[in-house]
Amino acid sequence: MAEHESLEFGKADFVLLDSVSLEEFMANLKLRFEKGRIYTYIGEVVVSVNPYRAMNIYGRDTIEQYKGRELYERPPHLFAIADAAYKAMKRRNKDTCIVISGESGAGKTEASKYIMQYIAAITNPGQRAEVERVKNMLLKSNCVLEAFGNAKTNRNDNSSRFGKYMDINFDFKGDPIGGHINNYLLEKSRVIFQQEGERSFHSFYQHTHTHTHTHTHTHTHTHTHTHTHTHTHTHTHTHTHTHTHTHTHTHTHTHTHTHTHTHTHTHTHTHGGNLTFGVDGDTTLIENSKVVAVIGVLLATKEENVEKALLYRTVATGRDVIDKQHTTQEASYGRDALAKAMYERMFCWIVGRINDVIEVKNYDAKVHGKNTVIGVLDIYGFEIFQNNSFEQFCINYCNEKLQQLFIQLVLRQEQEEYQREGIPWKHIDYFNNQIIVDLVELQHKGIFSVLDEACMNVGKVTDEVFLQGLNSKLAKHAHYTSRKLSPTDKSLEFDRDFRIRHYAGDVMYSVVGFIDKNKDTLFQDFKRLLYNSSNPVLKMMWPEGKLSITEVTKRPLTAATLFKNSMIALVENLACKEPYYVRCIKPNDVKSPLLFEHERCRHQVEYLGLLENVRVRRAGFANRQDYPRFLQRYKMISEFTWPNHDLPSDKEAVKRLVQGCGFEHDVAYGKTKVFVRTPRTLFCLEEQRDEMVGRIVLFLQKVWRGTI
Ligand code: AD9
Ligand code: MG
Repeated sequence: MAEHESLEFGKADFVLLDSVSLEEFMANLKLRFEKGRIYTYIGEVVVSVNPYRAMNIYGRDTIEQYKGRELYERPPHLFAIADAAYKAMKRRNKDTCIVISGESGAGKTEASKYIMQYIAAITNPGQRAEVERVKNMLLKSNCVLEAFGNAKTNRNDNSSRFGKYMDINFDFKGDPIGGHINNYLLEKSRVIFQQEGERSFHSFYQHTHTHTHTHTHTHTHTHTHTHTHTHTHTHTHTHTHTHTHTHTHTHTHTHTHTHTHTHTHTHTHTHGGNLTFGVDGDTTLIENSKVVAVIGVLLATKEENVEKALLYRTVATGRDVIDKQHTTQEASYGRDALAKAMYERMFCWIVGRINDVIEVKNYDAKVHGKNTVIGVLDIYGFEIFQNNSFEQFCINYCNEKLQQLFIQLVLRQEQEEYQREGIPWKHIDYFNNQIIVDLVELQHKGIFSVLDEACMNVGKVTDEVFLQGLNSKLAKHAHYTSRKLSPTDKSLEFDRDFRIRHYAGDVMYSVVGFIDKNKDTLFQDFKRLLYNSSNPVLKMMWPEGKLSITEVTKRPLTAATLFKNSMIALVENLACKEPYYVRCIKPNDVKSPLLFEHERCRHQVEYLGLLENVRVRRAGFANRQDYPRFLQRYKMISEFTWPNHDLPSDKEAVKRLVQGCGFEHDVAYGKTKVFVRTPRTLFCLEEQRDEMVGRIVLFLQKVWRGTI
């Protein structure tokens, strides 16, 4: 526990509060925020309040203060948690992960970047060139991904519109030797539509700004096949100018350089947005056909092919293959689907190129020892907008999953273990959001299943059919309601709305667009069009365009199913690592560095379960080890246990050892494990051990030299 800070800044660890009440918690949080102390612990969990101003606490000097230190030796900081995760990984060969959660605008992405900076700063003392290269890539990839995956929303000017999980791989020396990024569901609908006050992805504005603002240049040179390196020059991140050049070196070194400027894929979008359709008699036509020529050039394909793909789709009827003309509505739908799909593919392609250059190469565990991992999760936070659609539904479901993981790892497993071990324990109650996770993801009964079923309907497939399905399946669910089910509820204004009671609050969703977004159809004609582009990168992005209409049979998985599967896999991956948590709080909705809105903050403290976290932590134990392991490590500090004990059991021996050191007030004895309440005790044991080991070594040296 951090005790070194003056009390004028409040308690550095909520565990040290005189009594655990919401009032005390809030008073401490507010005091610290006002004194510029934005981080506070709950044991090993960091609670962070977004300062909305530049803080002078991330520099080299601060890094030095945290390097290699124990958590409770320094004031609370992200660096301490990063160091703890790093030490656990290095000392105990554990895969660890840092899970950063909190609502939109609470400071997750900033926190993830500081954590990565810290890890980069404390590693590679030997300045190995390859490690430096990997570190640079890892750090600089952020800038590129934010340009293409972040946007201004009404919650956050730099809101992540994709989920990101980054693994950093370390060699036996503890130096980063590579990494891997998993990206989750990009909110691609933003390409064609933004709510009032919002913008499309930063990349769309950045290339139009380049003539006036060139504060930042991001050059991503990706040489596939042979050498790969990325240059990123970052001065500030407000205006980013991003070129993605792809140099494809053939093996014979006849250099085929294909420059794919990403502002070609965004240009296409800008132009695509100008396309409108009209009718002349029975014929659908493009009203501004000049745009088609431009798109043809940008996509490196013939103008007439573009036109055909926009106006017709090829359908197989029995043995015949015919061109069926779109209605204007279908044509507009197709255009939008194309714009969205191209942007999403491009984004995934960029992630893929980054992964190419950072993936671990030439590592043989037999030679180099185990390759361990620190994962950093920074994902879109819980959000409530004026109008919430399929994307918000997915984002909020994702936050439910992460909250569930937190509950399982921090609140539930802890308590279950105490009970299992027979440690006297009074159960601490908390709201378990599993019921909401189930509401969304359960097979057959959950909202995603109802949605998929509605999409599979042979007859009428509309958003209303989906809503009817929900109403009939979920009529009695405590966390679901709609206008049909609660006709007197004034907040349910429209027939098309349904409401979910999330762990973080009530959210009203409009069903409009759920079906389309879930089916996520892109006419095969577009895939063929792009596959047949003479731009090799575009071609590469659309391999399925190779299939002819008669070969395409399988129905692709829906967006909801894909997302659900990726979330389940993510949680499984996190659950098998040793987790470290950063819980971010947004102090106000106006981005003010001065304002601590009490109600806003209280709400977050409550739904994040922070009070319960303090209670479990306070009543609980910081460390536990089974008896043989504990003895193995500390037996040299007690005459009863060194070199061997003659007590009836290891448990008895540990008791004697602990008594001898005077720590029995801080320790509990379970069936198979000894539990240590405060980290300080463990620290003292470690110190005594170090001292004894030193003496033993000295003694052995003397024996060896024959002086004893
Ligand atoms: V979202 O779910 O992606 O919409 P985040 O990621 O939680 O959200 P973000 O990290 O982007 O929020 O923080 C929002 C803004 O708060 C930043 O752009 C900064 O202006 C501000 N911020 C956040 N953390 C810090 C900090 N440690 N120091 C200074 C900060 N400013
Ligand atoms: Mg973010």
